[in-house]
Amino acid sequence: VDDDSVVTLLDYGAGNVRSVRNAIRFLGFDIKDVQTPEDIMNAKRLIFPGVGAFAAAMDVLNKKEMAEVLCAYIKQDRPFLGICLGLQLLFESSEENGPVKGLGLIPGVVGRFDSSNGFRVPHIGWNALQITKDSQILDDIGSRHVYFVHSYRAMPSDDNRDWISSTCNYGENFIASVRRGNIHAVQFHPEKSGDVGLSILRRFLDPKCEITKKPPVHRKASKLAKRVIACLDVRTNDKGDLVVTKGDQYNVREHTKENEVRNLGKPVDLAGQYYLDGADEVSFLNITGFRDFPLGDLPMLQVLRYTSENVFVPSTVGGGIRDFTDGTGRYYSSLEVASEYFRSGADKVSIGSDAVYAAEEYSKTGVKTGKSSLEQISKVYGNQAVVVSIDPRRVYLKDPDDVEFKAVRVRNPGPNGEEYAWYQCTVNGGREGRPIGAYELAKAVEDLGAGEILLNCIDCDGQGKGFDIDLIKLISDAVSIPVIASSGAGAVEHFSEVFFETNTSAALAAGIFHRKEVAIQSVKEHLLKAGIEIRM
Ligand code: 1PR
Repeated sequence: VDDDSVVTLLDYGAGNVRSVRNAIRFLGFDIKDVQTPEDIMNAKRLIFPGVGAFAAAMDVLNKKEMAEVLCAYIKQDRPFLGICLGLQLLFESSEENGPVKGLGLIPGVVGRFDSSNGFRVPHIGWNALQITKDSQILDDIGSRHVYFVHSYRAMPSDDNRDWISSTCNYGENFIASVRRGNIHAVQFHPEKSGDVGLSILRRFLDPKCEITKKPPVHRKASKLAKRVIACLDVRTNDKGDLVVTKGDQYNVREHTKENEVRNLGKPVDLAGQYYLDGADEVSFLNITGFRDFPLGDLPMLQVLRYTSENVFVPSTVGGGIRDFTDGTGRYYSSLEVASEYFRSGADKVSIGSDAVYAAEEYSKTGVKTGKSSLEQISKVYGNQAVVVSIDPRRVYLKDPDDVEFKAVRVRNPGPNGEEYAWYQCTVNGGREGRPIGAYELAKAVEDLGAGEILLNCIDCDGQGKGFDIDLIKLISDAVSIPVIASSGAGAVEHFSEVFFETNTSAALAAGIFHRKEVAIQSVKEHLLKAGIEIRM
């Protein structure tokens, strides 16, 4: 039997559990991996961070003869914590590519969120919980938010009511956590929920730890919080160092004689600082990934590894996700590139140029080939793990019928009094315009399996004059996946403006945070005062 500082981890190899590992180590515990069914029975406490699809997970558990042992362990009321899919698998079955039989320990069927009621699926982001009974590990979270990312959920019923320790409201009340005796499972991700999440894990790992016990909080159902994201555009400068840079309308070179790449700091340091400052998420964009092969760019992978050791909110990485053949003739699929990013600690990958080509093809043929990087990665890792980053440029028009792409009436007319514009997608960091609009692209990539859209705007990038509300409204009304508004933030008011005037789920900024003109905390305080639900 393991000693007190060791936690047994059931990682069946279906995906990235690096962040769970990092969080456990950060809290001072060692990890023992389950290799055989006996390891489950010998565990003193067991964490089961389910990843991937329900059917695939059940398949592996059955093949490795672990399903039965796991059931026996839980029935003996031995300390157990299931995370995300690790909660869902405890139920009787799931509708995910199914029905598929689960472990059957808790009555109920896991089903998909209903997106027809206007709620975006996947459910991505920070929500508060309604604690329904003494849950021990959730004892001091009160009304603070935790991080969810999922498309399927278990629903409360008379048959499972005595298991439920908290619910969450997202268009409907679903089960956020269960507890019976020493058995705990949570739908959200404690390892990605900042200090609140770490305290939940600590309580499970060390039940004797100091508890500032507060009575369960019965609060009104809260809405999904709007996210504030810090973005780090990363590239190698002329000296060969990986630096955080920032452009004006995508031009990252200083206006000096040397014309050097603007250097705003070190990626790992800045990401760590933004985590401490309260960023809800951190994004890295490897902005020269379109020409330099990212797996050759080992420092970038190193950045992700170091970042994930200390940053316990979600991280996204983009740049260079495409099929590639290197100088020696070795072929790498986009899926391999993405897998390496995930293995190095990213929670989501973001695809830029390659998604534009895939969307162009799909818009022309209407056929999903299954071969695009977007389709392949979302099939393996789930669409919640795939962001499409759009780099559109405004093209003014006198008449919206002048183009075959969706045009909008703009608030500020163009230089020749044009009242309309369409938003032309670009590739290769804005260097090449393509025959597809942001609207058409957004619709296409949603169909092809994107879980989220990161919506930049070249015209607004680095200008500090506010987000492009016309563009963000156009796209966030067109799709039912979450949209992240990006480019142009210059003051706290720009954040409340974009949340009041559009349906965007998150707002991202870079320059104002790097130059310390506006602190993330000030943005949050401003939004709170404005009555917008956010995570403090
Ligand atoms: O095409 O799959 O290799 O991905 C390349 C990625 O790199 C894309 O996501 C693309 O947006 C990004 N990228 C490429 N070139 C640049 C550049 O700036 N020269 N950066 C670039 C994109 C835009 C935002 C920026 C916001 C907020 N930068 O990331 O952070 O505009 O800035 P602000 O708050 O200062 O206004 P692929």
